[in-house]
Amino acid sequence: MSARNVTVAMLLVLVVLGTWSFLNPAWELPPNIATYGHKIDNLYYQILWITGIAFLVTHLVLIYSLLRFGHKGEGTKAHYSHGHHHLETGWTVATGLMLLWVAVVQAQTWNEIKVQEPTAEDMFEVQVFAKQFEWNFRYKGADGQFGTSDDLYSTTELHVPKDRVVRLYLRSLDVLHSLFLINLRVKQDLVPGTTTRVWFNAMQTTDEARAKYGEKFDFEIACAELCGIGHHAMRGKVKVHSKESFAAWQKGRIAEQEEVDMSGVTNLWNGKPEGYSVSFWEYAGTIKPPRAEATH
Ligand SMILES: [Cu+2]
Repeated sequence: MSARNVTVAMLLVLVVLGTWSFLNPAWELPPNIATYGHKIDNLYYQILWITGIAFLVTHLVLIYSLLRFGHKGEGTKAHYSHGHHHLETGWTVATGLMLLWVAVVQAQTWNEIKVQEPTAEDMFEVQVFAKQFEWNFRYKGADGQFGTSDDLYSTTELHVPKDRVVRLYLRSLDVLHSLFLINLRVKQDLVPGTTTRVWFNAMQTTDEARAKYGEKFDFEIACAELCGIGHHAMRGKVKVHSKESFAAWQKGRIAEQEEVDMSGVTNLWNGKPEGYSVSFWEYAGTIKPPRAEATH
């Protein structure tokens, strides 16, 4: 088998595998439960179609060119070309137009989700504190304030109500992490030294999803930024509750927090890093956190 034929065979395998994975329903996105999710999915599939077709066309042209112009055995020469000006202009402009088209069609969705701040009055707010290698969540207590003694805390599991705008305030204590809530179509980096806000509105509770997809189904949390040796373990679950079930969770959590020793958790949020005059949470959100006054 000539080198040319081996190359053609390998390219054909690539084309078949590529097309198969592109059309395979097992690779579809997991169920969406965010109010704006269908817009993101729509963009995702449009871009997937563009890149899928471009992949197929360019590889078929490559195979054709190898067969047509390549070295065909003893006594023949491969055909060399110095290019074709019109052809090159054509595909450069076509690629440019595709990118321009993507830039235009995504603008409104991006603006709606990432630029405009949600204005709902009964917004549910949660602080998210990431560190190597866990997700920590803090909820307001009855006083409606963060950072007071009636705050509720959870680790690994994020509890939110259904049909309400949920706004998350994201901070990282150490390195870059990325909060990935696939069913809510949220993927957002957490950068030490700043606070990033994201929002969503869940249309389905965990119980409703379980009735549909099976007893063991959960909305997963993953870290989507390689953040160290334990990166793979930075997983969790979003528990979406109905109004009643959310109130029950809050009540249960208040009772639990009174029973167990919470000092480790409260120290993580409210304690101060050595040599600094602010809490870990404030420290994580400030580029130059204030140092404690030296005492002599
Ligand atoms: Cu991480």
